[in-house]
Amino acid sequence: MSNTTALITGATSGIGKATAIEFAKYGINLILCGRRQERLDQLKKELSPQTNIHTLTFDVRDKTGTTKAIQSLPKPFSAIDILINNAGNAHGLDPIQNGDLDDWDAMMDINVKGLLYVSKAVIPQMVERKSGHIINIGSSAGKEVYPKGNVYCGSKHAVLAITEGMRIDLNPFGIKVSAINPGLVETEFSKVRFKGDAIADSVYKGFKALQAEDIADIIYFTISRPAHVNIADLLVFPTAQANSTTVKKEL
Ligand code: NDP
Ligand code: 8X3
Repeated sequence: MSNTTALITGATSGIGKATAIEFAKYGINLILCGRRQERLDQLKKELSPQTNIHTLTFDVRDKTGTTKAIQSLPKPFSAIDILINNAGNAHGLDPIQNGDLDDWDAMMDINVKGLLYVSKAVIPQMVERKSGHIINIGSSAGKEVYPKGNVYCGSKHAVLAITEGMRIDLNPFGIKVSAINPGLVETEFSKVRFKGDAIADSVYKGFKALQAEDIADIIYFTISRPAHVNIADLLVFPTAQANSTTVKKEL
């Protein structure tokens, strides 16, 4: 796949980083995005022996910065075949009456509007070439609302609705659009959600959670199907998890 280029948002950590590592094994040219420049530099160093890497440092909440960063891509990277809209997080876990407005802004601005800004910067070239594959990382929280999940679940329900809308509107151009919706994955997700509070350490205790590499593997499977096959919508849980509120823990 050395003539394929993928842009991955949120490549500094968790699912995005694991996807970059997986894609590099197949020689896919990579545009790695995130805010933490030093982590992008380090990943570029690690993966450069396997493939061509370009890094872009921007905050997906910044509409102009996002557009400019993607427009700045040099020639070998400017034609994007695969877009992995992965950047996102939960901020807080509070009943709606106690919710923090800044947390709500962060989740809607990053998970929903950020995904749209990145997509808007990439979709026109896919339309022009009549090819491409967009994978939006949703969540089981996009299919089911759980207690105190309110706004995070809302943001991921929006991701799923936007994914379905993209699939319809981009259908005439032969562009694949997929949603991958994981349950509990052991990444920096809970550290961010709980703002460094020790409670984050307990989230994945007592059962075998999904690992970022499990999702990366599924993302690679999704992008490597034959041209006529599109995995439209995939929900994946760890075996110990039955739904958002049912997790078999051995304590
Ligand atoms: P991590 O916290 O490990 O990674 C999140 C990534 O998003 C980081 O690379 C971070 O980069 C990037 N990011 C966050 N905010 C911004 C921003 N404002 N601008 C640009 N990049 C940003 O979490 P995960 O890997 O778990 O999360 C990846 C995706 O998977 C998210 O969309 C999440 O909602 C989803 N998901 C996670 C699950 C889980 O249980 N972990 C389950 C279901 C879905 P940086 O900070 O450098 O900008
Ligand atoms: C992340 C999974 O259950 O923590 O999207 O919301 S959950």
